Amino acid sequence: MPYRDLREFIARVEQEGELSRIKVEVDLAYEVGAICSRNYDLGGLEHSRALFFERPGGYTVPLVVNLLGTAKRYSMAIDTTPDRFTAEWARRTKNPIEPVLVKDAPCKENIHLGDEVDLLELPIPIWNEKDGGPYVTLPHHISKDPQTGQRNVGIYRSELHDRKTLGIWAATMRHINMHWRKAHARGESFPVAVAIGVDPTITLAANASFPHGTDELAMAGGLRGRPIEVVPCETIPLEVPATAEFVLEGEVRPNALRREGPFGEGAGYYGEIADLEFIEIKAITHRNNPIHQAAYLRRPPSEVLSLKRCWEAEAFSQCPLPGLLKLNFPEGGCVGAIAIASIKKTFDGQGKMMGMGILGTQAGRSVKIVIVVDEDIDPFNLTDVLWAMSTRFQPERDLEVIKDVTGWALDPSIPMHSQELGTNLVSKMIIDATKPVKEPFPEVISPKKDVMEKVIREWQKYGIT
Ligand SMILES: Cc1cc2nc3c(=O)[nH]c(=O)nc-3n(C[C@H](O)[C@H](O)[C@H](O)COP(=O)(O)O)c2cc1C
Ligand SMILES: [Mn+2]
Repeated sequence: MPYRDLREFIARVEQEGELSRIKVEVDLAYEVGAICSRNYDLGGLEHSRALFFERPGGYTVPLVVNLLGTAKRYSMAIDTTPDRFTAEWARRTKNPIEPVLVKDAPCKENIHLGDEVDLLELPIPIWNEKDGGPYVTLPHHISKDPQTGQRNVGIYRSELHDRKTLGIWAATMRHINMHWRKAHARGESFPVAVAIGVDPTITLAANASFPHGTDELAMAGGLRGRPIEVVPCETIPLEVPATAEFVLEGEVRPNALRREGPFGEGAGYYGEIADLEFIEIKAITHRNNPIHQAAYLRRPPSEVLSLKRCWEAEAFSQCPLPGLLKLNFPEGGCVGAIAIASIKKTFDGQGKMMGMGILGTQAGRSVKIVIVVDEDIDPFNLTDVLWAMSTRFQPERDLEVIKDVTGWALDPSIPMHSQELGTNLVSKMIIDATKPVKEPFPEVISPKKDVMEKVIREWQKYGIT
């Protein structure tokens, strides 16, 4: 059974013993962030706890962070296990389910319009030392392509400017950015609804980097096996998930920018102060006793890595070439910059072809380095991968560098002039660490097979404990 809302998912995470309740009051300025950071320092990502702050900054509105931080938990979000995640992702996203309109919606239990609009109803932390202000880090921006009416949902971190104004940074290639530019070119304002605290399948879908034209709410429906229930907004022509904890309704005006930043981004560095678009909030609706959900961003590991596992699963699904066995977007690569693919190699040249295939997917567009290995190498085992690179890879023959292609905007190593122009052009490389098919190559050593089987059978007798 899918979760009805964020609350049911939190209850499941707590039942599984994965959630810690912070009952003491904690400061929204820096203290929440420090606790979130130490949560990763203590045991790494996979042992990090879901954190439920009961009294953030004296608020009665609780704040939940790192809910989807581990493989176990983001797999639980689609009711599967980490080893089945990629296969289940591929299966379910083939069958999107359209959202359905409902009448009764918990997100309408409280409606604030006009002068009653106050973003300070939400406990919004200042996460890191040099952040320019408080940031909403897990907002689900819902909007429509003004030309086609096609819905889009994405997550774009948002600075709190004042009680009625929320910043937004969406990279140039993000769908919402493409859409607001279309509206602004016609001189029109661009309506946006921001849902906060939603069924976890919406969070996974919003972050997954589906091809342009995909309705992420329909994908969330596919992931949970039941449609997402939606209701119309009060002030703008958009529909929002009925069980969202908070919904902010607003507009991005043309030719209006506001200074924002810096912000400690998911790549692990502070971004630049910049003049960016913002959303003028016209209505806030929320459930009774609402919960604010956020993610803490920093150098790996952080929850962003888990969320970007969806990119890995999606790049796997989108890759058009045969022979791809496993795909790992490893932790240190911020999950988006490095890809390691294992293939069943049947012809020479296939390694580099697969590298291009992955770089060519929508979800693989942030990949800078792709490493391709044979099927006997586990791409999730970095010792295996480095062994393949040490013994099967010749840079002069097996390395391809592709220049002047669109990169990941948060990569601070992008040449300065390209950052300034906003073109974010980078070079990318394919490392083909697969063995040749036609040329002879030495065999990998292994003990004698039948003897090994006997050794395993009789292991006890050797007294090795
Ligand atoms: C916690 C979190 C914060 C994010 N913040 C941003 C952001 O500020 N700007 C951005 O362009 N992408 C951000 N992303 C990535 C996008 O949400 C993601 O690429 C998504 O697929 C974009 O949707 P779209 O392809 O429909 O534009 C963030 C992702 C997560 C998980
Ligand atoms: Mn999209």
